[in-house]
Amino acid sequence: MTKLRHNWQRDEILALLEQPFNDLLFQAHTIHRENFDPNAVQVSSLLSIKTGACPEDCGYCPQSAHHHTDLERERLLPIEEVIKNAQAAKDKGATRFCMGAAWRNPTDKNLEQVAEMIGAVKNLGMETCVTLGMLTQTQAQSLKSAGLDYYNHNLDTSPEFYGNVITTRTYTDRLETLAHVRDANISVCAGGILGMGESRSDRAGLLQQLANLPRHPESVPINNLVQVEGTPLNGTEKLDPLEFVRSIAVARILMPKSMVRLSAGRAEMTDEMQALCFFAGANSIFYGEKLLTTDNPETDHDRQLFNSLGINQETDTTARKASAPGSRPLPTSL
Ligand code: SAM
Ligand code: DTB
Ligand code: SF4
Repeated sequence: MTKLRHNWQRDEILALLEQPFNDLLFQAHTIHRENFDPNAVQVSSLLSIKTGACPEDCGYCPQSAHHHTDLERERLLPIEEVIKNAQAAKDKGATRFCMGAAWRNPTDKNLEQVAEMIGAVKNLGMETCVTLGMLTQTQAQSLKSAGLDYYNHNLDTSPEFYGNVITTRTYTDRLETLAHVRDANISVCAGGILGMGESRSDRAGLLQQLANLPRHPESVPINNLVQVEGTPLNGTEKLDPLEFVRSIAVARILMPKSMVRLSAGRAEMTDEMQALCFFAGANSIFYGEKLLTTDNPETDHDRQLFNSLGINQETDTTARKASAPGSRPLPTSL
C-alpha cells in the first residue's frame, strides 16, 4: 500500500525533480497505476459566475482591477444562466461543475446566492465545486450545508516567490482558508501555477506546501500560466514543457491518492505533451471551450485526443469514491 507522507523536505523533492526523465516518469507512473485506473480521466467544466473588477492584484490574472486587460466585467450571473451552462456541460460529459467568482472573498449575501446555485447544479446530478476567494470558518460551513463537494483555492507558488506575484493577500491567508474548507468537511482542491518565472526550487516549494498539508488535497490543479496582455506576467519566459511534465510527475509521487488536474494552459500544449502529463500521473482536466475567461481546447479536439490515447472519460463518480484510499487492490504487475 502506498504510504502517505506529510513531512517532505525541499531537498528530497528537488532530488525527485532532477532525476533522469525516464526514471522520474517510470516512478510516477508506477505509483499512478497502484492507485488509479491509468486510462481514466475525470472532467470538470468551469463557469465564471462573476467576472473581472477583482480587488486583488494577482500578477497572472486578467480579472484583477489593478491591470488593464480587454476583459468585460460581468455581475453575478442569474441562476437560470448557471443552470443552462451546467446542463450543457453535463450533456458534454462533465461530471463536476466548477463556478468561479472574481472576489477577494464573498459577502454573506453573495454566499446565499451561490448556495442556491450549488443546490441547482446538484439537482442536475453533478458534483459541485466553487472558487470564491477567502472564506471564514462560518462561510465554509454554510457552503457545506448547501451541499458543496469541492472548494478550489490555490497556493499558486512557493512561499518565497509568492510576494513577486501577489501583494494583496498573504500565503498564510490562503492556508487559513484551506484549513476552514478542510474543517468544514468539504473536499479540498488546491494547486498552483507554473511558468510565472519561478525557479525549480519554487516549484518544489509549492509541491512541498501542498503535500505537507495535514491532509493531501483531494484535487491538485497544476496550471501552466496563460499569458494575457495587460497582466504583469505577460511576456514571462515560457516554461520548458518537459519541466512542466516533471512537476506533474512529482505531484503524483508526493500525493499518490490525489487527483492531479492538468489545468490551465492546455490550449497551448501539444497532444504529445498532454499525453506525457497523463502518463506522469495527471488524471483530470477542465473540459469545455473556455476556462474562466481564457480559451481551453475545443471539446472535439479533447475527444479525439482521448480516443487516440485510449482514455476513458470518467462517467460514474461513485466508482472514484468507492476506490478511495485503501479499497483498491494493487495490480500484480505492470
Ligand atoms: N478569485 C478567486 C481566487 O483567486 O481564489 C477564484 C478565481 S481565480 C481565477 C482561480 C485560480 O485560477 C487562481 O488561484 C489561479 O491559480 C488560476 N489562474 C488565474 N489566472 C490564471 C492564468 N492566467 N493562468 C493560469 N492560472 C490562472
Ligand atoms: C484552477 O486551478 N484553474 C482554474 C480553476 N482552478 C478555477 C482556473 C484557470 C483560470 C485561467 C485563466 C482564465 O481563464 O481566466
Ligand atoms: Fe481576483 Fe482570483 Fe484573479 Fe486573484 S486570481 S485577481 S483573487 S479573480
